[in-house]
Amino acid sequence: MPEYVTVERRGDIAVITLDNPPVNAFSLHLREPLNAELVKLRDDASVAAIVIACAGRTFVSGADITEFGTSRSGQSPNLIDICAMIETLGKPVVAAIHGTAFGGGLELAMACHYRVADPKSLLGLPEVKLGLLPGAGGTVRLPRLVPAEKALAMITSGNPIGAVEAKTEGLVDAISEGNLVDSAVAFAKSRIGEKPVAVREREARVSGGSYGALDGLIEEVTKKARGLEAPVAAANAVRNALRMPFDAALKAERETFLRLVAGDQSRAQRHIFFAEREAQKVPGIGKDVTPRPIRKAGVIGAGTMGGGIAMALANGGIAVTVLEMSQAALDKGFGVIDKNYAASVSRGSLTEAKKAERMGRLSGALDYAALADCDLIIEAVFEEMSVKKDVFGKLDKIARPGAILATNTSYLDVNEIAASTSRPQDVVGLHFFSPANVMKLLEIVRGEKTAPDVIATSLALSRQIGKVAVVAGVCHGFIGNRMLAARSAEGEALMLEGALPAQIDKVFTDFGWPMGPFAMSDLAGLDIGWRNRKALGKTSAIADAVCEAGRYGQKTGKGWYRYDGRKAEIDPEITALIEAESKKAGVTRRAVSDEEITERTMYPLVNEGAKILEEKIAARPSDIDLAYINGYGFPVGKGGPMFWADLVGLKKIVAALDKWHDKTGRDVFRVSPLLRRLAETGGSFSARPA
Ligand code: 3H9
Repeated sequence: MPEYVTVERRGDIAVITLDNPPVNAFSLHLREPLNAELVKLRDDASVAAIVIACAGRTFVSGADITEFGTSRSGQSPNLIDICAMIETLGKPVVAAIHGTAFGGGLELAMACHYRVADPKSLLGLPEVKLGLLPGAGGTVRLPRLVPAEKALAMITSGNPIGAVEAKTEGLVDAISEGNLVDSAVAFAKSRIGEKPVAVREREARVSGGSYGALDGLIEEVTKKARGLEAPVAAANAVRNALRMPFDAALKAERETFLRLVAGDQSRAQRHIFFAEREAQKVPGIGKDVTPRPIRKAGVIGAGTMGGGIAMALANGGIAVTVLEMSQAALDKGFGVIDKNYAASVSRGSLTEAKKAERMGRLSGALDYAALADCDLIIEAVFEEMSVKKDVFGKLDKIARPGAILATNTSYLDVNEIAASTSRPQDVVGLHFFSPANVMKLLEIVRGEKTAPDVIATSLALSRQIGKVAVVAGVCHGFIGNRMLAARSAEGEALMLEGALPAQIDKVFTDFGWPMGPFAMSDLAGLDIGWRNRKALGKTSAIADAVCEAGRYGQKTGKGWYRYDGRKAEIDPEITALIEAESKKAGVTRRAVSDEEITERTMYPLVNEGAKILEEKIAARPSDIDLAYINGYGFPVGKGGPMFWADLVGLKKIVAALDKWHDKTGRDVFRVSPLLRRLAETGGSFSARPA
């Protein structure tokens, strides 16, 4: 039996060490022995003070998320019981914090009378990222240690603060020097004989004593939450902490926690938490596969994509050489990069010094020879096979042996690109999403011959540069864009039959997408798709007519909408244009319901996801969910398309797809055998969490 809790005596101080690898989650098997030890130490007159520390890489990082939805969650002794026991123990209890004191971990630490922290430790309440609020006193104790505005910011964002800031704010009593446990023991010793004051006995407070500012902040949080319940609930809980007696606020917090933990949004967000970790486990890439070191990278192209990729790499500490065809193109690209960083500085999210450091990692070049010593080269040139092959031919000649050659293609066949080199094992797709320095998703496209350590390196790179990686196989559009094509396929038909762009967009924003497809196209520019259609000999009656009218989107002030600055307005000209196209096609327009729009756009997205799983383009449904949340703006509270499909019910989706297939005969509605089988057998895409 592993020893989850051990006690060591240092004179009259007892040091409790919790040891529940890997992150010291506060599981029942840890709570039970901890509770028992606390009782013993409370009753032992030879113990004057207690230190609670953790073994391994971190302090308690939260409740055990895998327990949520099971009978173990909340089972006595639960975290609330343990916190109450610590507060009333009658002797000083000191938390010795290293690593991450997150969620229930910080709640445990706040129930202690004092906190001593390692200078590198982080303290936070990230529950909101799991669709929850702190459920063991976090919202009532934090505003008793730090000003309520600070508590509100920490709890509603879920973002942690460092130990030094925590000390300034009042969350931490001392920063350790040298050994953490020794420091905590010394601190405990210095408090022996004092009557320990529990945090619950302190007053919650706002800076300057005025509630007005806090109410304003709560309003802001509510506006920004865009349909997510947890941030709003968390903000209200902080307000309760100021306006209600401690126990009443604690009770209200607990009730809200229990409601949220049982709800779909939290289930969805917990699903995404595990999906992120799962996605790092790629079939055939074991822990024994060592990533190649990436010290220096090359990026070909200083346009929007290349510049963004270069920034993403520089942000992750990698030196980057950006290659362009002319000095003018390089100057333009670097000018944009500089402007982007400057915007971050003026927003306050980057310091001038950090900007200079990042810019210092970037250099420009006009000759391929400058990339000869790069460990990784990513091309972001024009999306055409012949252009890509030409670039890879050149790279094959100059890149050092073992360098990884990556394409940022969004659609093209990575195997064909790889075959144009003498080293297909070193070729991989690294599909970034625009703007590449901001968007979290990195689709790693694994070619037939891509070496396992190239995939391992790409995964390690994604972590280094703060991206969420999803590995995809080769097909047209990989995971994300292939599914997007299925989602968009019916747009034209819906308009021809009676829907208008604003109605379709509203269905999307009501669903939780940040933008509808038409507003999005206006932002991206309609001429790009038009040019592509022409090149492929394709037509799209309404979309082509919009472009023929010179309406290319926001950049021309008119597209699917007309623009007053960036504000979209419904344009009667577009309505007339669409109605004219219906007439031309001999279609009598009819009312199209919002439900029909959902069935004909969202359900094909799910269906294509199922086809992608059948073809093993994605290893698991949660990888698809991750891609859609991080690359396409799928609402996080719905957990991604495959998780959402389970919530809707696969039977219902299959029935609707069959209906539309019967009506239209179109391929996007042809139900994938996997989806049909799951629907018929009562199966689901997402096994976890409960
Ligand atoms: C909470 O506390 C509610 C309370 O307010 C109220 C209670 C009544 N539980 O991320 P990693 C697993 S809610 C279970 O790769 P890192 C993770 O799945 C909780 N498992 O490591 C992975 O498993 P595997 C509030 C957990 O070093 C392994 O540990 N706390 C938990 O990159 C390693 O994880 C949080 O939300 C958990 N709480 O990062 C903190 N945490 O190896 C969540 C991790 O099988 N955790 N696992 O894939 C984190 O943010 C990061 O894990 C952490 C370490 C920063 C701690």
